[in-house]
Parts: sequence; structure tokens; C-alpha cells
Amino acid sequence: MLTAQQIADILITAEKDRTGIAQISDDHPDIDTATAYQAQRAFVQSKLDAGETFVGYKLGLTSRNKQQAMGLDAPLYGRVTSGMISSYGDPIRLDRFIHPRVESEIAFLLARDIQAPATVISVLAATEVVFGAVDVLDSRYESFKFTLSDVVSDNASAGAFYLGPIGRRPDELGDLRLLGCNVIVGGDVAMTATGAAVMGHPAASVAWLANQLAAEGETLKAGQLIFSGGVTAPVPVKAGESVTFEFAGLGSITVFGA
Ligand code: OOG
Ligand code: MG
Repeated sequence: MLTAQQIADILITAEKDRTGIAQISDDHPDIDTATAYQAQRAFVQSKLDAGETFVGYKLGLTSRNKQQAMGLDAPLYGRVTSGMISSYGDPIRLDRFIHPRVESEIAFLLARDIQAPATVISVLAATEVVFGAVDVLDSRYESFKFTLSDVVSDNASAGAFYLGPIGRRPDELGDLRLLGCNVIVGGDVAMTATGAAVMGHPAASVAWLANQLAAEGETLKAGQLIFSGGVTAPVPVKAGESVTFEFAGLGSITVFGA
């Protein structure tokens, strides 16, 4: 059995070498999710030790669109650090990643801590503003093939994130379940979805996270940014090609591989 630190070290090396590895569960099917979350902490700690700061969390597999795309049916979370936040308009540098994919997300910037038990209402009450966002996934596993424990250890495939140009208070946006998102690939509307795709309401995903963290003695804090999970399925990033994400009332984000 590998220790959490050994699992983290394998993933840290894969990320540094920019080489997808076989899923760790192939040789170690007995790694449980608790050990995987410890491995994730160690993976993220290496970034903090290198001078990055903690920004917040990302949710994963919180929509059927994502669960079906990845063949897993349980939600998970990862941790977001400062080195992952890309500036609006910057390209996705293909020499920085293994095989990046992009997906639309709805992000929450918290004005207040969220106590457990959290609900959609308490999350909305604690939210400063909501942004449209793009999650750039870069699994450290070959072909994005992983079990739940594998992907938890791998910090939920976290690569980079973009925030949209407009942040709005939840009460200005209206019903977040109806917040529409179009994904435009090669000039065509490739996918459409609304916020309801994420656990029925994107704030439900943040509430799930708050309750999950409470069980581990952690609290969502004012100032943290929470990416509530892919609304639509992921799209591979290719050199010279762009993908545009349009969010109702929150502007649009165009990303391109370079
Ligand atoms: C795992 C991470 C999932 C989401 O929003 O569902 C995720 C993956 O798809 O590689 O970020
Ligand atoms: Mg995501």
C-alpha cells in the first residue's frame, strides 16, 4: 500500500514532467478516498511550499453531463491555488500542460464563512458575487482514465482557471438554476446547459462541499473562490483553436491553445 505522500510524489513528478501516467489504482486498487484526500493535500502542499497561496476549492462531477463524460457518479472536490488562476485573455499554453480540456463552470466568491449544515439559501446569503468561469482540466493520468480515488489524489484534475469579465450578486442574477451557458467550438454551438445541470442548483454543489469539509474540520471562508463543477462536458484544447463560453448576464470567455 502506498502512503499518501508517495501517491502525491508520483503525481507531482507527472505534472513536472508533463507526462500522463497509468492510473495508480491499476497497481494499488485498495487506496480509499480518505487516503486519496490526504494525497491531494500533500500534492497541493507542494504548491504552497513553492510560494503559491490558497484560493479556494473546485467541485468535480457535480453534473450528469460531467459524470457521464467521465464514467463516475460521485462528486468530489479539489483545491485551487494562486498559480492556477489565469488572466482573462491569456492563452492556454500547451507547453505547460499534458492534454488540457476546458469546461464551463459557475464560480462563487464568498463574502462570509459558511457554517455547516449549509444549504442553497445559506450559500447564496454568504456569496459576494458569482462569475462565469472556465475550468482547464489536465489529468495527470493518461487519457483522463481514473477511478474516484485516482482523481481525488490528482486534485480533481486541476490545471488552470479563468474567471469571466462580470461578477454579479446572486440577487441581481435571479434564479441561478436558469443561468444559461453556451459552448461555441469552431463557430458552432456545441453544447448548451443551465445552472440546474449542477446538482439541481449550482449553490447546492457549494453546500455539499461545505458539509463535506465540516466532517473533516475545515470551513469555507470569506474571500475564498469556489468553482461549483462543470456545467457542460469538457472540450479538448488544440493549438490555434478557440472555444468560447457565453454565460447569461456574466459575459463570455474565449480561450485558445497556443
Ligand atoms: C475530473 C474533474 C472534474 C468537474 O467539473 O466535473 C471536474 C475530470 O473531469 O478530469 O472538474
Ligand atoms: Mg470542472
